[in-house]
Parts: sequence; structure tokens; C-alpha cells
Amino acid sequence: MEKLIITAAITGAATVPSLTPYLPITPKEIADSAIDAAKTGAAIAHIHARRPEDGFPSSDPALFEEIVHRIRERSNVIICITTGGSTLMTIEERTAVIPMLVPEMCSFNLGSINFALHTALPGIQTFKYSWEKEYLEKSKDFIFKNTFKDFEYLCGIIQKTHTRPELEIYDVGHLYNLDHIVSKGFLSPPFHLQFVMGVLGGIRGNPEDLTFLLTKANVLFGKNNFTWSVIGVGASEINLSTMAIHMGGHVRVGLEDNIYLKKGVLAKSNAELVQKIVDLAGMLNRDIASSEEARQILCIT
Ligand code: KMH
Ligand code: ZN
Repeated sequence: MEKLIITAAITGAATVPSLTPYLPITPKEIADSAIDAAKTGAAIAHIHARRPEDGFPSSDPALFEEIVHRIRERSNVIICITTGGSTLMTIEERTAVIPMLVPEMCSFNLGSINFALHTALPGIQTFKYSWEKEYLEKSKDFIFKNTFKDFEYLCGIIQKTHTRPELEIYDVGHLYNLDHIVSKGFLSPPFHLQFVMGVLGGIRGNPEDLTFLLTKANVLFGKNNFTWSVIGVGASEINLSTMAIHMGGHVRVGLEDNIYLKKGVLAKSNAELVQKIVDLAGMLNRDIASSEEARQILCIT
């Protein structure tokens, strides 16, 4: 079986700082955390930026530039920059950094969905920053917008920069959206599919949902035309990761997607979450891909 590619999603935009004191916020913290995750076994670091003073999700290219520069100085990890940003940003804000920094990979969200975060509210007693409560509350009425026009806009950037997309699929319709984009000649195989499961608004993180997505992807694209990875958002992380390791898929973990090491125990770092996957892969006899090996598997030239 192909070696296992672990992606570490370092900070994201869905996790608010009050949920965990271990969330990297400043460019230095984000870069250091990505480097530690890579030393532990992550081949890819998925990167968002936050305003250093209060952790608010940011699209400021200067912050991304500092993060990328700091990582590049000390690590060969594949950098995958978000184009999802946060639900409050426009597609132009979300993607501006790609032509500027030309990362090896960027995320590509394949459909508009509800991306509800308000269920985190009851778990927070005191808010560290004033923006967090409203941010979570408002998510109840926000659409994470990724239209066909947005796809074409992002495909234009990807074609110019030769950035490899991490194709984020939150529901089965997103596979059909990809099929449509492909039929119009905007993207071509091989694809790297990232099944994002467990977001409130998307498909849940049940075993049969993963096999369903995979079956559909096989039918639409043919099993030799894509690699796949899974994100189990929240509690489904470890179960879906186990399935993916066993079934020949790849895995994304990190504080962007899940803040717990196990029930009731916060992960103290992204590296801890990566280590858990390394241990699991060891038990399931799956070797871990280095960044260089991941480049070959994902056809990053
Ligand atoms: N936070 C993940 C559930 C992106 O950055 O493009 C989705 C994500 C979006 O990674
Ligand atoms: Zn992200």
C-alpha cells in the first residue's frame, strides 16, 4: 500500500481561541507548530493566518508571507495554503495570497454549505476576545460560499500558478461539482480529494458515509485517477483516520479540525495529534510518507 500522507491543519478559522489555549495564533507560533508537526510525521502543513493581537482569522498576505518564510527557513514540509479562509471573507480576499506566494498546494472548496459553529457556544464559559461570541453566533446564519463562478476564478489562479489543489468535499454533491468542472476542462486528473466529514452543514463522519463518498468518487473519476484523504472534524477524527489508514487513503488532523487528543483531553499541540496518527499507522502496518515521498504520490512537480 502507498505510504500514508499526514496533513497537519495548524490553526484554521473554525476553532476560536477560547476553546483551547494551545491554538497557534501569531505567524511565529503557526510556523513553529507546522515545523514540529512535520518533524513528527506530517508531510503537508495546511495554513491559515490569524491577527496576532486577537486571533481573528485573517487574509492579510503579509501574515501569510511571514508564516511561509519562517517555515521555509527550517522545513521541507509541503505548504498548503487555505483558499477557504473564513466564511466572512470574499473569494478575492481568500485567494489573493496564492499568486503572491505560489505555494505547492492550496485548498479548493467544492461547494457552498452551511458551516455552523454555534454549537461550540455552550462549551465556552469565558471569552478571551470580544469577536468570538458573535463570530460563533453568526455562523448559524452564514453560508460558506463556493459557487461555480468562484470555482472558475480559483481554477484560473491554479492554472497560472501550477498550485496543486486539495479538493475539499463536504458532501456528495461536491463530487458532482468537481465532475462538472472537469467536464468543462478547468481541472484534470490526477486529483487529490479531501473528504471533510463532520461539519454541521455537510456530511457526517459515519463509516458508511466515507465508503459512500469513496464509491461515488471511484464511479465518477476511476480509482487510478485520484488519491484521497479524510478529515474527521471533531469526535469522528480518530475513527475516520483509522478507516483511511486501513483503506489506503490519507489523513488530515490538527487543531483546525479537532482540539482533543482523546475524550475530555485537549491536544497540547498539532504534533501530538500527528503523533497519534503515526502510532496508529504503526499498529496498522502502514509506513509514513516523507514530504518528498508525498510530492511524488501527489504528483507535485
Ligand atoms: N476547516 C476545514 C473544515 C479551507 O481552509 O479551505 C475546512 C478547510 C477550509 O480547511
Ligand atoms: Zn483550512
